[in-house]
Amino acid sequence: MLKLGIIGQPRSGKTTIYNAVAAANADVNAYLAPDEIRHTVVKVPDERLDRLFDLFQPPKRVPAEVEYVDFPAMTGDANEVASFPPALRELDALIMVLRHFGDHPDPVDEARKLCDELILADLAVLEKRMERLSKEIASGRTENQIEYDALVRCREALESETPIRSLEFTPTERKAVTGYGFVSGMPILAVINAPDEGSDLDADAWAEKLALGPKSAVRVVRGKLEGELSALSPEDQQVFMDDLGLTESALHGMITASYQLLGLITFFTGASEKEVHAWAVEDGSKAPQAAGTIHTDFERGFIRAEVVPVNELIRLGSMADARKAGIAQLEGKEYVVRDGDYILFRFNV
Ligand SMILES: Nc1nc2c(ncn2[C@@H]2O[C@H](COP(=O)(O)OP(=O)(O)O)[C@@H](O)[C@H]2O)c(=O)[nH]1
Ligand SMILES: [Mg+2]
Repeated sequence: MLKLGIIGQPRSGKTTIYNAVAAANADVNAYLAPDEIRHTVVKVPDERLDRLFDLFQPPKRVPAEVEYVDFPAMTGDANEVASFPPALRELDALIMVLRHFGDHPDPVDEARKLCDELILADLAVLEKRMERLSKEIASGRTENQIEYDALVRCREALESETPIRSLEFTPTERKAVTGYGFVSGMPILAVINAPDEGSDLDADAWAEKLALGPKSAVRVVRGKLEGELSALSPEDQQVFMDDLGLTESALHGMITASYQLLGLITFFTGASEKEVHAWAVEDGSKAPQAAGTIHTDFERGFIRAEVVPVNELIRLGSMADARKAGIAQLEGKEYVVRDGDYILFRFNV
């Protein structure tokens, strides 16, 4: 499951954004202790899944899921971040909330401070580990040399204020450093938390100003307003969204942006009698890998996939009709999965 962590300075609106996406109604006034986190799993809204469900009418509909974690505030003390709960090291991406409401704060300056803090936090982790490793290597455990060398590269980058997410790694290096969960190595979705009236600049303009480099994206959100909206009934939500000219919910927008940032696409399965199911997979994944997200045995035992674009399946009304129309294709191991594929896997386990 995709795990996204919400970070930012005190009172930047982290919990407000968390509530807006999770409709969790956590108490925004309560401060979190450094070792305390809130988290929630949300179901990814996808109208293609809903339509598939209407078509097959199986007992169950299983959306893809995303976990959101609301972290304590970053206070400028990198040692504190370095000792954040281990959940921080297990994230797929960071949602960096930047305050742009109230007393005219500067999101660019705030982002710079937060990024510096991430870099310092990684340095603290890295130095401790390197010290241990060098002792081990000196005592003859030379197999640790590769890891050590990869960390030397990371340290060089960090010392010149370059986040680890800007580095290109060889597969061996990547393997050596992945376990650390370096926070400056995580993709960043920067969220400009704008006042109710919105922001003068759009996401592209902010992206240019923030200049966060590779593996980053920007969204402008009116946190408080969108949070209030997410607490309403779906009907009321729609009325207010129309009034405000909002085309999507905070959750929908955040998930779309996160999927784009992480290069994720969605495919669907549903042995039609039991359930329909949406899955997230990396763009560029081949059919066996996609099968592997369902179950690792399915990857190993993959034989073939029968694929129909879900919109075609819905238009035609059934697999049988899709086959008749020649739209259902049998694909092999080299098939690259596309967003919106409905897939029947054949495997041998
Ligand atoms: N006007 C306005 N106030 C906000 C917005 N986001 C958060 N706030 C307020 O700022 C305060 C801190 O928000 P909170 O989400 O608790 O920040 P956190 O400390 O980063 O978790 C609360 O009183 C919120 O109601 C916003 O977009 N606009
Ligand atoms: Mg909070």
